[in-house]
Amino acid sequence: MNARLAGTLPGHVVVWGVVNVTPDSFSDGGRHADTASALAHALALRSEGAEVLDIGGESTRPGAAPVPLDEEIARVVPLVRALREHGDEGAISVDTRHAPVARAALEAGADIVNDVGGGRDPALLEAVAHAGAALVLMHMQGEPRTMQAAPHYDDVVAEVTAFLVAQAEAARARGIERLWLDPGLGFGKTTQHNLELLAGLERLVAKGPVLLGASRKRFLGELTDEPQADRRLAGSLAAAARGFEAGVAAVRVHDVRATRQLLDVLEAIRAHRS
Ligand code: HH2
Repeated sequence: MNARLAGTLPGHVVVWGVVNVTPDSFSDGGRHADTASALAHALALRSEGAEVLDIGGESTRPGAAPVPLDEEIARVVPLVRALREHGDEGAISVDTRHAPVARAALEAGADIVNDVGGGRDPALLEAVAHAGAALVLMHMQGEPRTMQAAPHYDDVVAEVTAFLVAQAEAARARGIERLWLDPGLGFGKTTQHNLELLAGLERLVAKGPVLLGASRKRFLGELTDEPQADRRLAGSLAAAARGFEAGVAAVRVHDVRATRQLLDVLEAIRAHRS
C-alpha cells in the first residue's frame, strides 16, 4: 500500500486536517473557497501535524443541499493538483459521496476516499479499488438534508457497528484492503446517540481501525452551551482524548496544532505505562 499512508505505528493516532473548499460548511464555510487560499490553509495544517489532509467540496452539515457534481469536482480537484504540484507528498483524502468526484480526485493525486455515504455506491467502491486507494466508511442514517429530522435507533452502537462491519466486508470483497470505520457523529444522530457512540467506542475499535470526527460539532456546542463552532476547541479536544482512550487510529479535526499536541502528550504518557 501507498507509502504516504501513515498511521500504522502502534499507539500513534493520526491527525486528519479538514480542508473545506465550500461556501457553506458549518464551521469554516467560505473561508477557503478559492484554490489559492485553500492551498495556503492546507499547507498550514500540514505543517501543524496533519498527516492526512481531508479535502471536501460538498458540505454535509445537517440541512445542506446537494452540490452539482461538476461544481464539486471544480472545488476539489484543483486543490489536490496544486498540493502535488507544490511538492506535497503527504496523504490526501477526498471527502465525497460521489464516484465521479472520487475518480477525478484519485487521478489528480489523492490517496484516500472518505465516503460519508458508507460505501453504498458500487461505482465509488469500484473507483477506489481500481486506483488501489484506501477508503473511509462512515455511517450516516438518512441523508444530509433530512438526517436530523427524527433519527432513531434501538441500540445505536450495535447498529452502527453492524452496518460498518458489513460495508467493510463488501469493500474487501471488491479488493479494497486499507479501510477505516467511522461512526459518523452527528450524521442522523441526536446528542444522546453521539454520547452513546463515544461511550461505547471500544466496540467499534474491536472491529478495525477507526476514524473519529467530533471536531466542533453541534452536540459539543449543546453540551457546553457554545453556539459558535470555532469556539468549541476544548470540547473537541475532550472528544479526541476519549478517542485516544478507546484506541482509535485517527481523528478528523479542524484544529490540527492543538489536537496533535494533546495526542503527543497522551501518547508519551502511554509509552511510560508499565
Ligand atoms: N464530518 C463532517 C464531514 N465529513 N467525514 C468523516 N469520515 N467523519 C466525519 O465525522 C465527518 C466527515 C462534517 O464536518 P465538516 O467537514 O467540518 O463540515 P461540512 O460537512 O459542513 O463541510
